[in-house]
Amino acid sequence: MPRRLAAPLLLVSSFLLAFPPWAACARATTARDLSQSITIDGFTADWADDERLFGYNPTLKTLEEPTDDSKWGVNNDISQVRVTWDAHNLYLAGEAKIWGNNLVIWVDVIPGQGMTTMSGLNSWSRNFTFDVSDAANDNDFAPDLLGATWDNNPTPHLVLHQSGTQVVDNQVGGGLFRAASTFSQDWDGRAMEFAIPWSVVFTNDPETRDTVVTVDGVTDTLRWFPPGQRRLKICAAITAGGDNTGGPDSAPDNTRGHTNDGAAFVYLDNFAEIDLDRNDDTGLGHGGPDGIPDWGVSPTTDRTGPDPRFRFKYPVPIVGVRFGLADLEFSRPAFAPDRGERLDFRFQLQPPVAPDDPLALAGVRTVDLTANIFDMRGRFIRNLYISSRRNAVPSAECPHDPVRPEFDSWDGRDASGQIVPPGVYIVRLVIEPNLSRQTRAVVVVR
Ligand SMILES: [Ca+2]
Ligand SMILES: [Ca+2]
Ligand SMILES: [Ca+2]
Ligand SMILES: [Ca+2]
Repeated sequence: MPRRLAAPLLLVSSFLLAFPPWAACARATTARDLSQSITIDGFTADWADDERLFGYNPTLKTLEEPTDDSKWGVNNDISQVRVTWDAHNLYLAGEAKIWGNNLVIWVDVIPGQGMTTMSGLNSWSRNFTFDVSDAANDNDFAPDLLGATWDNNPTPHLVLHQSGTQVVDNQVGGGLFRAASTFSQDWDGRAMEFAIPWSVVFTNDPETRDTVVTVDGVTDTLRWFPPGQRRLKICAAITAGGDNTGGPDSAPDNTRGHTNDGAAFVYLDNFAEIDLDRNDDTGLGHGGPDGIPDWGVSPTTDRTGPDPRFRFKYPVPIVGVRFGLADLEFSRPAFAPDRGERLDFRFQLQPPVAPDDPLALAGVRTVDLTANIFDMRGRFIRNLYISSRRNAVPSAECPHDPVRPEFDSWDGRDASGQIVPPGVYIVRLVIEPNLSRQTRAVVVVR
């Protein structure tokens, strides 16, 4: 079956017998070889509808990735990300306008490793932090690689994570991968496209290896992984070009939102996820998963049922909420820890969340809080807690959230457990990653 409407004309007539024309361009499956179907030229007319991550949400009657949800305006907005694959390559595309700025697509496909932040990377350092809180369930996002370009740059980079804050920034032309991008100011229909060999995608995965297989009389060297659950997780965002900049739009939307402050940190906690291996494509799986990304499947349309191939961590679109801290209050202005007194503190989140906000009810509207104590000269005394996750509204489990009385308290002791000398001390409360902070002084007496 021809894969696309752009297929040779002599195939079209028989194709129309099987499929009405209005359905023709919607179908495109993964295959053993897509090299004749997708041209890496920075335009995505050669891609099909079921290679889109983002469709239409019929319940909300809106696009899953809006074209007008960027904090920097419609000329810096992501509208679509596409994905498919064949035996040798992962194909990725991002559609957007990035006037004067950058587009990044992150890929997480190696469980248990990857970058936790872009901040401080030796290349492409940006103020993006990833949600790795649920790594135990492989429900985290710690990207192993990213593709990125900037406005008017025709040759995107492929950045491979090594370890910690170390990445290798690869350019087109070395034979490692193919890529092209065509963004130009506010022009419509422009994109970034990649074809990345699986052997490059899995460069740093010790569980994978090259395997020679013969299927239908053709012998190939394929990158094999332990068969079964292998999830491809994808997220994209726009960022400014300079180090230590954040961004105005992500796709899929994150829950904590963006801001028009170009330096503000962005917390990326959402991703699209595709199960790569359910079928035996090569015979290596003896009828089950074979450790090779499946051929002949639609990458993004299996979204329902108990075990869909495709899902978002949090269904989109999402209106992100960037919480700030307000009204840090103390139980008393002074306390005497050597008499067993404690300082309890409480605070508010702004903006307040509606109690019927469905994301709040699902426990998705959260903040990560860090509380530290300093003395009046700014010397560090103690961390009360670091990145303590709280729900934005109370729940049955945590009826006081976002305040947790069992944690939001200081017993007047320093990091070594000694009661601090009398004096003035500062309680500092921060929403991570450094999004909002409040400080307040308290007096320790004897
Ligand atoms: Ca193309
Ligand atoms: Ca958008
Ligand atoms: Ca978005
Ligand atoms: Ca397979």
